[in-house]
Amino acid sequence: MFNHAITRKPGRDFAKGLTTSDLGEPDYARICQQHQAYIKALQSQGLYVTVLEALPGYPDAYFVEDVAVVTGEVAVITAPGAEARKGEAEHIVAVLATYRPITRIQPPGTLDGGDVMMAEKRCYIGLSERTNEDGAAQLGQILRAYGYKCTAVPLAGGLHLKSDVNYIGRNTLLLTEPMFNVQAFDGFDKILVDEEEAYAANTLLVNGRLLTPQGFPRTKAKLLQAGFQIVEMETSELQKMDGGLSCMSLRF
Ligand code: CIR
Repeated sequence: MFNHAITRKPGRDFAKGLTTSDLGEPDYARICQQHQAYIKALQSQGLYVTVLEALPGYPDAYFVEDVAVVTGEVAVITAPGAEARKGEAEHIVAVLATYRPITRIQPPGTLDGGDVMMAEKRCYIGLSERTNEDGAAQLGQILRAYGYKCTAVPLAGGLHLKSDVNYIGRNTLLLTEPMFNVQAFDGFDKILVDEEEAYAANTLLVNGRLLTPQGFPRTKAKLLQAGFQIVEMETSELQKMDGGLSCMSLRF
């Protein structure tokens, strides 16, 4: 169960963030609406939500998931892999230090929180353009000390591990085709996201409910069929910035 979430408001400059998508001009009013709806959804799941102010000069800073990995025991400040985002990490320390002891990933290690998928006491760390082997090894060493089983998983493409695979509870993973037969995930039940709905793989488990992107009917049907409770969220502006639902909060 999560008690807290930390979020950060998108800045007026959010459209200057890193992106590879070509889905049209991002709209500030709409991202603010979508962000507010997201905060409400977290609150509805019983979380106390901290809302930090936007960080001028860091247009991706509302993707707070990437700058820390928070467990029941510790907060690990990451070393984001994108040059433009490195400075964000220091700005999450003060608030996290009120809840957890702080430790850090040290350069030349790099790590984005979007590459870290927790499933109870198991932790999967994506090796990506953002997360290198050194960063993954450092996180593994930190979390093993608290009893987590950590496994590095090379990405088959995409931005982050959680762009393609997410733990949705009940020993089940929601994942895209390239991740479906990855050996590290043997032993989980799996729900496959169709290729044209790949974005919906970034579905977020919060206290027994799944926050899932709106507009992916086949994934929705599969989740409902399997007995999961879902809350559909608008994500149009996030998609334009290569972001998803998990990216916009740290939950603990
Ligand atoms: C970036 O490229 O870093 C941002 N525009 C998107 C980050 C998404 N974060 C996540 O998946 N955890």
